Amino acid sequence: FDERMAWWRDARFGMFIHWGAYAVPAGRYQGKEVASVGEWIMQNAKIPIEEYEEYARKFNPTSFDAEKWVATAKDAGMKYMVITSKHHDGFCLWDSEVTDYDIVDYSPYGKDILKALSEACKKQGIKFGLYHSIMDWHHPDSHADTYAGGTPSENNEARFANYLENYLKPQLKELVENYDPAILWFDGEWEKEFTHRQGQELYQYVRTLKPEIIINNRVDKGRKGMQGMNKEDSDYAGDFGTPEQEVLAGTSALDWESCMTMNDTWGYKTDDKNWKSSQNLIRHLVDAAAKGGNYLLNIGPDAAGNIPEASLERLDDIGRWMKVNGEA
Ligand code: FUL
Repeated sequence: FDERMAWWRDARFGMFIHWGAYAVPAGRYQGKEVASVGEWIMQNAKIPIEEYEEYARKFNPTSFDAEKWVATAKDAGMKYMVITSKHHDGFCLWDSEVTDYDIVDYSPYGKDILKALSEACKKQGIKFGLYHSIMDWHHPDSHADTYAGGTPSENNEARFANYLENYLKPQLKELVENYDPAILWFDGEWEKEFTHRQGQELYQYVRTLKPEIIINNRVDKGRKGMQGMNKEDSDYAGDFGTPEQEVLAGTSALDWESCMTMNDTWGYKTDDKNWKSSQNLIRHLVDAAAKGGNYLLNIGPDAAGNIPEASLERLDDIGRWMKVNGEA
């Protein structure tokens, strides 16, 4: 167990990337800003599935440069990267065999983003990880029938079990086998039909595919608070806790990683200009490290494939600070 976690504990600092079809509306619907985080726009603006699909049809990030993104992370002193293979909206950033709702089959771009990034990471010595949502607003057997206040259907539990077996698990198999991720970062585990038992099984399933992989606590149902490894629950699955937008007040006997954005959104949002200062971000990084945690700092690239200028400036500042003060 300890050996498996060793590189992760040493890593301290990673890059989180929220990127998908939501970068196209960029936080705006019908000419107005939609409140809250950009990657939730489908749900928050109650955009019908067919209409949302049009964003995916337009997603054409011709400026995307995998080598450059990885170099940007590396220059900032980051040791690993976690990108959204699929967020709650269901759109996939790799060429999935179980759906056409992906970057290769559905979008004009037509190239496999995860392939490019995983290869660039390998080349540059950065560990590659994937964020994968359990909840799926696009799949008919997951949350799709009720996500925007639609009519709940019958047999939801059986249908969700079907989604899990015949869609989510095959996707995870593809991802682990083809992109060799070092981390699987689950989310969306509050999906109504998902159970604790299914969470435990999912954890085991992914470990079976790749024994040394590291999996976060959101693989299991019933996260209590963001730290939530549910220590009292010995059968609770997951290798590390995931406090969100905060650093723990104290230390913990459990492994944990604080994930944080530089402004108030994860996915790209034109109108979010509420950037934290570089100094503030460095303080969080130091605070997390001092308390034994990792710091996963997010960028939300735009629909063309550019990392926002404000994010690049901050990463640059952090990189310069790391060169003087960070561990080698
Ligand atoms: C949350 C999600 O709902 C947000 O969109 C984001 O991905 C954050 C890291 O986790 O559960």
